[in-house]
Amino acid sequence: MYTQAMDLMAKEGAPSARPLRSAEELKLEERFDARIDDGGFIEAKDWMPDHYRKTLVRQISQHAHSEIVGMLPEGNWVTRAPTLKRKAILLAKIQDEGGHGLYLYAAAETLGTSRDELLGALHSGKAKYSSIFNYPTLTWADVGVIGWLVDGAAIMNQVPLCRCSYAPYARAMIRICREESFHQRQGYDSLLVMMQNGTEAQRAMVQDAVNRWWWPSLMMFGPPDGESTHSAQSMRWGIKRISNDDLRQKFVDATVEQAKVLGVTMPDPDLKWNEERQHCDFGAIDWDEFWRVVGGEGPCNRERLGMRVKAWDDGAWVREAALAHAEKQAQRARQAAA
Ligand code: BYC
Repeated sequence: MYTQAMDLMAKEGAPSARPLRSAEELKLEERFDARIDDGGFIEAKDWMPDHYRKTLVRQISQHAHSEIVGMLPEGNWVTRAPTLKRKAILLAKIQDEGGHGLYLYAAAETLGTSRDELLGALHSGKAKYSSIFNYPTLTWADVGVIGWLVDGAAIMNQVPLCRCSYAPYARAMIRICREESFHQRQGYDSLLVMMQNGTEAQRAMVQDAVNRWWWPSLMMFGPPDGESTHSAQSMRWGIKRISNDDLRQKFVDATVEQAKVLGVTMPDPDLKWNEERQHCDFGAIDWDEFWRVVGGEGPCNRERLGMRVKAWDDGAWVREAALAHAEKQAQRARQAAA
């Protein structure tokens, strides 16, 4: 009465509904926790708790989706880049983002979820991708500002992920961060050229782009720590090493100095150095806007998702041809072996 009845009544997902773990599983979990506590890494073949695996699939796949959706706002400017040099740089950067998506999908696949499942979740709107890519790129200066602020925020967030406890993700991040740093510098360089050698209209265009991208860039780090549903567990598991708010603060502190060199101002009257905190204070972020964009109601959500679904549909013949080729090769190998 006191024991079995309670087990039977438990609802799916409730803690008491979880199957009882065997002694062997408990030992595996203890060993997993000890390795995490020692700062060790987990490989794909190692035992891991289900929730750890699910958290990683969620985060890594969202990250992969962000990379490939992130190709779209900049892709909008490839045919209108002002010089051959800028066009070549932009093409290389966008290709890098596609490559980052591939490393990350491959890292997520090591956790036992197929690429088709991951992309299916993106295309159906079930999976998230970074809020930042739901804003439009209205002028050429937006491309520079994405490099400076968006890639700058990405580096701040992603360098600690090079020490993520899941080794395939950490390894992918090392390469990604190296490339992101080129992305940030090319953006900053293009803005510097416009600010230092450009016309008054070009300087105004840069300032306008900064005004539009500043707040969305701060939102990239996710909700405030107090409202971050996953942070506590992800920090415990060594997936996240630095909290959303701490990373946001580091980004603000670093970027304010770069803005001075560039000669632009951030659209925040409350932004000022706080001697006591040894950090920059900054104004209130519009979290309603963040959740609206994350919930699918940003200025470009429908357009971005529509483009990804179209790219997937248009590429069906390539996947079919590759599968047919692989099947033909396998058949030949079987015939040769017979
Ligand atoms: N946008 O508990 P929290 C790039 C969601 S790629 C949308 O704090 P977590 C680049 C979050 O998913 C940039 N959703 O979550 C590419 C969760 O919802 P679910 C992408 C967001 O995971 C091309 C809920 O809010 N970078 O830079 O502990 C060109 C509660 O949040 C956002 C990465 O993906 C957001 N901004 O922390 C240029 C890095 N923030 O899943 C540049 C890896 C939060 O429960 N990811 N949410 O439905 C991370 O580091 C972490 O996942 C985050 C969020 C810090 C983003």
